[in-house]
Amino acid sequence: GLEADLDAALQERPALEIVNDTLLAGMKVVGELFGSGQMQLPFVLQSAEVMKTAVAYLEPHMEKTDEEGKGTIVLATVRGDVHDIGKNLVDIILSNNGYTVVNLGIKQPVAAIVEAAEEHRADVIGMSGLLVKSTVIMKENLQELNARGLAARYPVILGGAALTRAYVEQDLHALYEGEVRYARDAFEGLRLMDALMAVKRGVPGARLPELKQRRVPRRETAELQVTEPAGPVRSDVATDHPVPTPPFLGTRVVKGIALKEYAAWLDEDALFKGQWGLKAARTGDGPGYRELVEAEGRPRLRGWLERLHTGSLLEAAVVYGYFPCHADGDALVVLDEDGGERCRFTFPRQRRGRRLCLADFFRPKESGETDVVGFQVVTVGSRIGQATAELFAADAYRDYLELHGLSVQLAEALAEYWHARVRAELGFAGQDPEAIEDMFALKYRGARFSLGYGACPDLEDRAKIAGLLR
Ligand code: B1M
Repeated sequence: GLEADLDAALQERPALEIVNDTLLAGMKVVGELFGSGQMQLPFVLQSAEVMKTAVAYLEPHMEKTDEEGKGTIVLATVRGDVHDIGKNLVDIILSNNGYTVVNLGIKQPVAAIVEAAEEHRADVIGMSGLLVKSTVIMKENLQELNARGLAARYPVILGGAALTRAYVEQDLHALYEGEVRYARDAFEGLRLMDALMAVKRGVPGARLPELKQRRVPRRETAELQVTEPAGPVRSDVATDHPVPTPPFLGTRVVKGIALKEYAAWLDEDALFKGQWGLKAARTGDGPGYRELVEAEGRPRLRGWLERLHTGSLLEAAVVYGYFPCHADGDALVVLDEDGGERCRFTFPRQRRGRRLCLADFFRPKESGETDVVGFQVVTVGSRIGQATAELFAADAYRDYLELHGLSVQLAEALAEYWHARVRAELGFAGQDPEAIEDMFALKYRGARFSLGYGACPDLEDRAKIAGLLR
């Protein structure tokens, strides 16, 4: 049915321009399908690749009609945050739609964002961040833009899983002296960018989407407070099981670990679902998750592992060590050889239920006994990171997402593998369950924690571990 329209349009407009617009319209449809759960991330990225290639092919043949360009956004993941997949997706979608994107990368201080915005005469600033802490950093960044008198100049788009629409569109909007909006995904980012540019250029009828109001009023903090029992608390974790004997105290470096040693620890579901975005279609009669794993996931995983091997892209290494320690209230105290305090990690205690705290799993100081704690840092090396960056630069978006996700999960697999080794060295690997799924469900003796999660949220503590492991 489009043919007649197309014929009519061709009488009036250059064909190339129509093809270009059609590609843009196609990408919008992809966006809608993605938003409604009918299209999956890998295929969105493939569509974006096709579009980018096609547009690049058309561009030299098209007349430049718009001298000032469609608009420029400076995009960054905020200070202290390393998550960049979402931000890079925003980059892909915006640049494919004709916007100039200055992508600063991760861990960007506000000064660098402002500097880039001034240098590139940006129309919009985009900030991304996934850590809860990043929501606070974003607030500070907006305050800084206010303080520098730049708020009126730079509308801001914020995105990332830790944000909520109400936090951005009410709380942050109230404090920012310019426009600030929330984008749930890259396509909402695109719609906002379109609206912001239309408003800036004075397009008749252009306006920003309405701000969303909180349906339930925010509760006062006082209401949320739980009454804590008076005096020191400790949970019911036993203190009388034997303290394991480590094979050594201090640190060891292990290099050249072959992929076949830790590949079995790869959590395929975390890779396929979490990293590669394979999901059963929400509507229609599309393939189920298991079918996708067989048709897409496993064959592509085999291909990647082969490429990693032939290209020598993995350089797995571990630094780990055992240290004397004891618990002091809610703190784990790492001791030196003479029993003096070397450093301490203070952990939060659950506010209800068993009221657990990580410190409870070590012998208390009052017992007069010394316990042992293991620390480890693992890496799959930097070559795979370089290869990932090259794929992104070459607009090979699906490959980029897959290799990136695989590198993350291989690092995780290496950490699991080494943790099993630690259990063996401490003499209780015999209690490990048989099935790998039970391993991923943590049904073994011991536990491996990573800083930044609920039980041990303080990311600054990583510096102490780096210090201990030298
Ligand atoms: Co991390 N991580 N991570 N991580 N990680 C989260 C965020 C976490 C929620 C996991 C969890 O608890 N289950 C948790 C945060 C908890 C918290 O803050 N309370 C967490 C943690 C704790 C950590 C570490 C601290 C772990 C550790 O090392 N101990 C550490 C962080 C260190 C640091 O930042 N300083 C860390 C590290 C990592 C990896 C390196 C392993 C890896 C990131 C790799 C990378 O990005 N280069 C990673 C990953 C992959 C995740 C999860 C599993 C997935 C994130 C992701 O890529 N999603 C994540 C859990 C989760 O979200 N399910 C988690 C896919 C991506 C497409 O979505 O980024 O949300 P997203 O982007 C969306 C939208 O949000 C939006 O558009 C995108 C979709 O279209 N959007 C924007 C995003 N930015 C936008 C900007 C816009 C517009 C839209 O305009 C400007």
